[in-house]
Amino acid sequence: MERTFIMIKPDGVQRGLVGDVIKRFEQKGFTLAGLKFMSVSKELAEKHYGVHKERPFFGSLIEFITSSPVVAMVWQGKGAIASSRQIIGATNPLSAAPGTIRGDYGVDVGRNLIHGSDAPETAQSEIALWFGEDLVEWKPAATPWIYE
Ligand code: D4T
Repeated sequence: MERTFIMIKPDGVQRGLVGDVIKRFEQKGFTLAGLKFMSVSKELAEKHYGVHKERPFFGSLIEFITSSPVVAMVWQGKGAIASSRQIIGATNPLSAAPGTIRGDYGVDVGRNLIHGSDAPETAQSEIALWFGEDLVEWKPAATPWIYE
């Protein structure tokens, strides 16, 4: 089983999309392992997006992520990292396929609604950064109806 870090960004929260996003991950068959509604400090935002430090959009990205609360989550399941990226869609919402979260709701790359870890190593470091050990171990009753 894989775990991935998913964050509904300030625009997703402000636009009332929290329920829809959670519903998509639940309906896929993934299991929630952590959930926090929180404001993001500049320090946390800069650590999370540290890989983009030299990019021209870094300043506006940090300003955006710290501008309003986010929903931070950990979702768990078989192939959860790559599958979540498919559920989310391409970085630029205009290029994201209909049926994906960004494809259905977004227009601008700087307002692309949601983040998902892009690889096992980043999932591990992002989960550690945002949740530490504060995750819930449980097995949903529907597990045998989702996995053979
Ligand atoms: P995140 O990391 O938010 O899930 O987005 P992606 O993994 O899909 O895309 P990314 O790391 O390349 O970009 C991180 C973040 O920066 C914003 N961004 C990106 C932006 O504001 N302007 C830009 O030109 C790009 C490329 C959007 C996502």
